[in-house]
Amino acid sequence: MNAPEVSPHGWLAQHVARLEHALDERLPASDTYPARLHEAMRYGSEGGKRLRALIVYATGEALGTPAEHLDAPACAVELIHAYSLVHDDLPAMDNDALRRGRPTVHVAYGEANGILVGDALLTLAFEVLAGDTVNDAAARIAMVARLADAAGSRGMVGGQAVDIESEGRHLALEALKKLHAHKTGALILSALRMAACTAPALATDQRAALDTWGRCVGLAFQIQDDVLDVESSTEKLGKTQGKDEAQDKSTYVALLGLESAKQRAAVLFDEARAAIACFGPHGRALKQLADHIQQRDH
Ligand code: GRG
Repeated sequence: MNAPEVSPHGWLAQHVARLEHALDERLPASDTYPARLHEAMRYGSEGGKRLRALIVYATGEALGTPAEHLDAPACAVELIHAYSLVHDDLPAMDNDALRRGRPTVHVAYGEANGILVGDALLTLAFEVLAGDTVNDAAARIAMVARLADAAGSRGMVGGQAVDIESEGRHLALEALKKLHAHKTGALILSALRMAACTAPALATDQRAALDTWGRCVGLAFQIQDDVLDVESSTEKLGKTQGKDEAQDKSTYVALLGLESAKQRAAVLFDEARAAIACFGPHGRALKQLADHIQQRDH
């Protein structure tokens, strides 16, 4: 089995590089007709920490799945994530001018292209899974189903709809958790579940352990996002509110307070690490990835 022998940093760098190469192979070349759309699709999918793809590869290591079987789901989940960010930045949604340190797709290429880039990245994600030549048909169909569940109206799109409906309203903690379990948690969970499609005989308790890791890291990631939002606004601008709270969105920091929100995230990361103890040394990449996500500062 292939538990990582390299340092945590080496493992991360190696798998980010693997993802970048796999994605480059699957995105249409920027001179393919229609060239401007393909250039903008590449622009919209570049950059990013590639956390969701890393979750696919780390889960695959826990299951003993060769990395070649994980390239398609790793690309597919990053393509869905990139599409969601491109659409989330549009004037009708968050109307953001900057993403990943540079102008958003609609600012750089126009609003219509922003919509079309998102549409095309979403479509490409499923083309990548369906057309994968490494996994067998049963695994590919199962991956398509897992990703569609997570990305659609009962997952990410549904969460985004509730988020928009909830602006200006103060949500209770359980309602906020439910919203985020859909908006960001479902896609994170799909990364683990797609990797698990390569191991159909996986024991029920190990399958449940992967879901626990995904649920805990997904929620901790969102709590941490609220904490980082407040901390960066305080550091850079001397403000006591983050961007989300200033936009009248409910946040974990507003509901729990900064220190309790940080503690809650730390407990969830610990729960995620504890859950995957059943994989023994093969769970090392998932443990290290939980550490890496916990330590992120943006
Ligand atoms: C528009 C259909 C549709 C959905 C949008 C996920 C989402 C739904 C919007 C993202 C809005 C947002 C910034 C949420 C905060 C949490 C989050 C998903 C941050 C971005 O993820 P990272 O930090 O981004 O993994 P990178 O750039 O590293 O890939």
